[in-house]
Amino acid sequence: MILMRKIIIIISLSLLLFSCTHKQDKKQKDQPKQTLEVPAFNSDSAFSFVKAQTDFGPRVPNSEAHDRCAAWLVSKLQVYCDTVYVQHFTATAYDGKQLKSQNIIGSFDPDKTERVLLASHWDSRPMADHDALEANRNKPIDGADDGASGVGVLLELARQLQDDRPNVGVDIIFFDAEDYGTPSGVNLPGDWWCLGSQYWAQNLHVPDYNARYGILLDMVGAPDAKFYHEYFSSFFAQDIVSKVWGTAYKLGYGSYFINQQANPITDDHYYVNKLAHIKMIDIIHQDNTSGTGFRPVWHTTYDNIDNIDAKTLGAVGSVLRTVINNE
Ligand code: AHN
Ligand code: ZN
Repeated sequence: MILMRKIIIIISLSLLLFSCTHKQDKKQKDQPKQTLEVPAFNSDSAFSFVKAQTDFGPRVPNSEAHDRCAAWLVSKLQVYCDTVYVQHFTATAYDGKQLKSQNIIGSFDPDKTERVLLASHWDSRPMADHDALEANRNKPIDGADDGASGVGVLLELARQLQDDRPNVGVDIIFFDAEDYGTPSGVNLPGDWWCLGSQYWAQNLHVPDYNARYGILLDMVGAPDAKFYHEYFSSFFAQDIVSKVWGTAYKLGYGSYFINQQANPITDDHYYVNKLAHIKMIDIIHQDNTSGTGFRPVWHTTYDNIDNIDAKTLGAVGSVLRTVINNE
């Protein structure tokens, strides 16, 4: 008798449960489809990818940390992407040094002709030439923000794209030898920054490579990051600037993505525009109150993991994912 009562209770409970979940299903189906698809972005994972890079030490060309980090980046992209290309080249630095360099490229759906290009530089600067302490000025930097932050966001994006593809093909390029430019105060004729992107733009990893547009990430990890309409980005690709800043605003990230013009920065996107004729914008943290045009820790020994905020990485990653998912 007791057993019978128990069975009845269990049956009626499960019926109740079933009807509840059924109702919920129906409610979800009745909701209007959102016009802007907003996929999740894991900012803690992006942060761990930034830390993994700084844990190698400064990634200065010709150093062991640089070699080891390159191998790690290739191994990560080999897991996440369909095809990985490594461009080995020797770059000549402003001081005549020969830099053993590599651009590392991961592609999703390489057969698609409609593509979006995402990039960041993975090397770190050989000298903290803006450090307050003179004794630090020829030390190499961790480049947690200046280099590793953008790569961390793109690695997390790659991890997610492996089984959730947008309509367009995606190429992720980690440029090398971006930050080996002339020391502060030294003026030499020639283009001594962005050696990896200059090489790539003149030696595309795939013959006749093209993309709808490109987005460069540079210094996207500060707690108080502010991204303005960098001058060259607007000059070459205002439509993409509007798309990205508009998406950021809709997602509630208007405090990071500011609708204001800012100074030109000779960064990797400049050479992709000028030499490869692919329009590319730069999401870069600018600060015109600091004297250098960048945040106070820029090119100092303080550009380390302690000054990175997962929330900012998350904002940038969510904006990127939303932009490519809506292509
Ligand atoms: C110049 O200062 C000429 N270019 C800055 C590009 C850069 C350096 N981005 C990060 N570090
Ligand atoms: Zn730099």
